[in-house]
Amino acid sequence: MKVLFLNGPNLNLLGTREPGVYGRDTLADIEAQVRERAAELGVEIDFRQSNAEGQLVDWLQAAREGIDCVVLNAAAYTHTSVALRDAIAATGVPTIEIHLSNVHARESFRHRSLIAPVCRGIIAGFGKDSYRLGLEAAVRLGQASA
Ligand code: CA2
Repeated sequence: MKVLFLNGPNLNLLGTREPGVYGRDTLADIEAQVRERAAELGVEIDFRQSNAEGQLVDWLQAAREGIDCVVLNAAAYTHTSVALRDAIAATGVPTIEIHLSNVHARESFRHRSLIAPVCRGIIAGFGKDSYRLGLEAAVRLGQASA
């Protein structure tokens, strides 16, 4: 099984600013923890970040070849991007929306997700553990469809 983690804009800044909201781990720290858990589960992962909406769309489209599940922290594009929503719907690859923070406990503009209706589920508010929980949910989906 292969799981693709996609990270959207500004997540490359993790660990450097706003630790009260997003924690002290960098994205590389989170990737390392996800890789450790993936090894225990016998799952192959790919882990990427881009600030560019079009790049994320390209990666979602490419996921049709060889990816069993996408775990997506679309960051601010969660709340704005029809393009990401359309790409998820078009590829048909099961996608899990994740967030570090509990978006529903924050500003009202973060309460709306344009991608949620085309995702299999949502994990939010568990900090870096949202990534591990996303991986475990992806494995469960894979087992259910095997
Ligand atoms: O909680 C999450 O994971 C978010 O997807 C993070 C996004 C935010 O726009 C979403 O509403 C919720 C923001 C990522 C920006 O990350 C930063 C990291 C360090 C310093 C500043 C921003």
